[in-house]
Amino acid sequence: MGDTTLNFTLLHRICSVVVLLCVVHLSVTLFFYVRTLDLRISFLQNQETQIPTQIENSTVSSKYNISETTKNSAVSTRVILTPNATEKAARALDKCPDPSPLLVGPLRVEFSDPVTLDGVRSQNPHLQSGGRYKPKDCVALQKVALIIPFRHRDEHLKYWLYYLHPILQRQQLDYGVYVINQYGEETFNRAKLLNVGYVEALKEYDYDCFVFSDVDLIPMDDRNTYKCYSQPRHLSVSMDKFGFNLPYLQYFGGVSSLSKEQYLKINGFPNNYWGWGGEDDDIYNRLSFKGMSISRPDGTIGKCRMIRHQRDKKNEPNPQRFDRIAHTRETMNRDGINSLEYKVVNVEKDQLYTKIIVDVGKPSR
Ligand code: UDH
Ligand code: NGS
Repeated sequence: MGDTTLNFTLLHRICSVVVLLCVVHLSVTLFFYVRTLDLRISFLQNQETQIPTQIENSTVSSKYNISETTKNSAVSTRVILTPNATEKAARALDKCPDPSPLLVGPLRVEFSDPVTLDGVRSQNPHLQSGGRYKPKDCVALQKVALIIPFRHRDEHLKYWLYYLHPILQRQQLDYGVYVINQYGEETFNRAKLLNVGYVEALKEYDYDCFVFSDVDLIPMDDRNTYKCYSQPRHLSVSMDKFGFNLPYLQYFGGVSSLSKEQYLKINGFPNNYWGWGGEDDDIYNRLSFKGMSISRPDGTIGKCRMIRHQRDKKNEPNPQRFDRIAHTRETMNRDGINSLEYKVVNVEKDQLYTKIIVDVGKPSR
């Protein structure tokens, strides 16, 4: 009997030790399981940030979302990652092709059909406020500010907007239209208004190209792309009023384009040509003194029509223009973007344009 009791006590102790060992074993197992779970979760999070750069050597920094299935079972090894909407859009966009596949070539340009601004607005539903546009399916090759010197030419502006907006959109440009309206009735100053347009446009957006266009000139072929080139570009090379020819080889008036770099190299445009004539010749001189040449489209692609008009009041031929263009070399470094002074009187944002009314002062007597 005594032996039986002793055996039972021994067995009981052995069982207790075995149970204790089991508990220890289970605790240790559980501990390590939880540890590795942590590791697996951090592995998944790591994958989440790595995969975008592995998929396509992209610099886009927004993060991928783990899909619902993965979120709900963090230990799953099958990781399904989907890009968020912004990233999808950025990744999908390639550079726009050059030339644009949307171009149609020669255009019918007439000024007899009546045009209304409301009509132009509804024909251009993709414009953003301020006459801004960028293609939605590709990244435009250039960011172009179109700058129009302006005063009392509303009828011409309607036609310009009517014809140019669809052309610029087919050219797949990232662009904005700036109408620089001289305030008051002092003598007109085209080149100074163009300088103001350059400065004001850059305050809004990081434009890399500037197209300076008279309000009354319309291209007759959309292959004449309103962008910048390796040399300053003269775009209105074949005007109807000159029998579709250049009036002279150095002519740089009407419509031209300069990259930011080209514009800065010549210290912008002169500010002291009041009244008609000569400012475009001064710009030509600046370019050629800085070693640049003029690039031009061929005579067919460069055809354009001018809206016929009488000479404007307060834009009579400037009697000083011949003397001024004879001295461009001496004056260009002190008269230009580095000496520009003006006051903005009002800024109007329309769907079709940004109109900046500006006080550019008056000629010193
Ligand atoms: N501009 C205005 N308002 C003005 C003067 C000029 O908006 O009062 C702008 C407009 O963008 C114009 C540009 O400046 O297209 C060039 O001025 P301009 O049209 O006077 O120059 P252009 O050489 O004509 O085209 C000169 C007068 C021709 C008179 C012909 C009479 N038969
Ligand atoms: C030149 C003018 C330019 C002008 C061009 C065309 O004579 O400013 O005619 O004028 N230069 C001078 O007067 C020094 S246009 O026929 O378009 O009115 O752009």
